Amino acid sequence: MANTVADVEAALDAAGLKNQHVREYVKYWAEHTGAERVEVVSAADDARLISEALEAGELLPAGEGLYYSRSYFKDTARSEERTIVATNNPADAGTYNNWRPAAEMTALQKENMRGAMAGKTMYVIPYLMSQPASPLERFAAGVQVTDNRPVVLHMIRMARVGVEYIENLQDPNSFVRAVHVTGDLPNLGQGTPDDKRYFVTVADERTILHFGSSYGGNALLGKIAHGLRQAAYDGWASGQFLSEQFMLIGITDKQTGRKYHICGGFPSASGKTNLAMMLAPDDLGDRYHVEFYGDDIAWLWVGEDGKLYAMNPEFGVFGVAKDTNETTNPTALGSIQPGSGAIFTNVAYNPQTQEVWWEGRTKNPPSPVDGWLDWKGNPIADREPGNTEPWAHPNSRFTTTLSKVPNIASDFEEPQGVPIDAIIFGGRTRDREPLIRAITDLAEGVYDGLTLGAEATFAAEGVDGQLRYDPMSMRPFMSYPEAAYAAHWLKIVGAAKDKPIFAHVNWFQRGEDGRFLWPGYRDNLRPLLWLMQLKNGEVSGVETPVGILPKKDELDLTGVQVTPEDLDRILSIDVARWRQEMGFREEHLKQFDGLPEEIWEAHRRVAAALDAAK
Ligand code: GTP
Ligand code: SPV
Ligand code: MN
Repeated sequence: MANTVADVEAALDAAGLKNQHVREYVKYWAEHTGAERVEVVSAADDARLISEALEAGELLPAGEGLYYSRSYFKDTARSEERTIVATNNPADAGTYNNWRPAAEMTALQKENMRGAMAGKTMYVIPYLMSQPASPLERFAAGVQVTDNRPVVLHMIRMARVGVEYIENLQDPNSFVRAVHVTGDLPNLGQGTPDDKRYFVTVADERTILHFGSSYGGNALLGKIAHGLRQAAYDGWASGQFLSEQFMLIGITDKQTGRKYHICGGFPSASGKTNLAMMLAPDDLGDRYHVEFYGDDIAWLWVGEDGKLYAMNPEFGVFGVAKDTNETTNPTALGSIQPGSGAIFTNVAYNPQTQEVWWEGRTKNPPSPVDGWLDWKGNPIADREPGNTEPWAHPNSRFTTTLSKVPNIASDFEEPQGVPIDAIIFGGRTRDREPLIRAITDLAEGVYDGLTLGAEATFAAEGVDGQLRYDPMSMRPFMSYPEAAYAAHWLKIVGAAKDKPIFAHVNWFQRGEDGRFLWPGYRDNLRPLLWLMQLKNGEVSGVETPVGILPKKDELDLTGVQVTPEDLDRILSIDVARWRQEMGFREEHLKQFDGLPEEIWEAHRRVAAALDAAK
């Protein structure tokens, strides 16, 4: 039976939810979706909701205070081609935002959502995508409604959740309306011409309408849809800030007492979480301490003191499980210990022992295989001999809160953000891109971000191994035209009085035999330390047409597993390959009508330097 208006009013009253604008919004969607009950949730409801989810079989126990969930097998990653940014202004159409008219998409989504919560509870999740009292707090409040309890449990980990975050807004109407309806997952035609899923951000109405998934960025609307797409649009429309798919770390030099902050974008599943959680390698641990601020989103603005600041609007980590182990990322393992409340999604599971496993967790899979189920729930013991399908989905993930990360920065909850020393870009690139190249000019740094290219990964539906451009790692999250995006970057960072240094990094160069030439992970601190030394004028590097590279003896390589030949490879520029790349870049940039002249000038400067090089 559908709820009545009086029932909804009673639920809102019981939760102390007084904001009239929120109440009207909730009442509208309760009625429209035909939800049977309405329940307002706060983080304090976590334990009860966990019990209910275990009882209902939506979660399974995975050790003390650890949980396992499976998503529908055709619903395991963001869907880029079903994701749309709509507005009322056709001029907002860009190359990557799949722009559609707001009225058309709103009508379509309302039709999809009509009556779709019949017989279900509609959970109301008031949230904040920032530290309370952050200078950007007014862009951070939202209310997600959803018919999916595991989505609620993920949101409680990934965002600050509670009625208090929407009760005292300066403008009580300034919250993002975020509507999520799971839909009948087995009957949505995923990937067929009759696909019924749509993930829509109506950016100029600050309304998000997602239909047809319960997974990650499709369903946790505070994270990707609000934290990245809506916030990027708001940052541009207000002229005040940038929202980027960036990790954010602090590096303290214990010898000098200086603390550096670096943020940067790598495309999905390309190493942000691992870099952000990095511990200093053993030989550098006495001198340097790395602190974790964020692994997926940063908002950047210029503070009153004229410095460029950044903060992580999230409250948790939704990290890739694959290859997470004691060597690659001990910090991640530390954040998902018993009692942490972590939720594992689409990894392999053993209901008898309540253990979880994923490829790369240990060198070999568990043996004997008794009791183990793959991510779809099929017994490993029943597999045909020679079946090499992974046990865990390659985009399987763990969800935990920032406070559980062992090297979380002590000031991660402080509202003022941290001053930024460097902005880095990187992706999976098997050749051409050296380990690190530093860029001191702002326009060349922005140009470098706009031409970030990487191999496709499994975090989005698509083909593995194919190279594609992913400007600033924001391709799936672009919400306004790229030319305006470039201009906005030049404006915001250009307004900072201490400009950050830029760098392009690549941990993924491979040899002819396919092996990685650089050990990566914790050793990635070494090129970043070099970058800070370069900024401080302590090293000079080697000038190349595409930036400054470290001289071999400027990198501290104590104990690093890398051969001299491989080191030569990753610290040099293949001019011929780069010249070829410049042609591809030109084609790529030509897609963006009205790109600022500074960006074209940067492109021509790099091209001319390559032409002049031997
Ligand atoms: P999203 O959460 O999808 O935005 O991804 P992310 O950029 O945070 O990716 P993440 O750090 O989770 O890394 C994805 C994959 O890359 C994992 O399987 C990592 O083990 C692997 N990886 C990360 N850093 C390195 C590295 O330095 N070297 C190598 N070889 N692999 C790495
Ligand atoms: C990504 O795909 O870039 C993620 C995971 O960070 S999701 O939340 O699914 O977008
Ligand atoms: Mn991401």
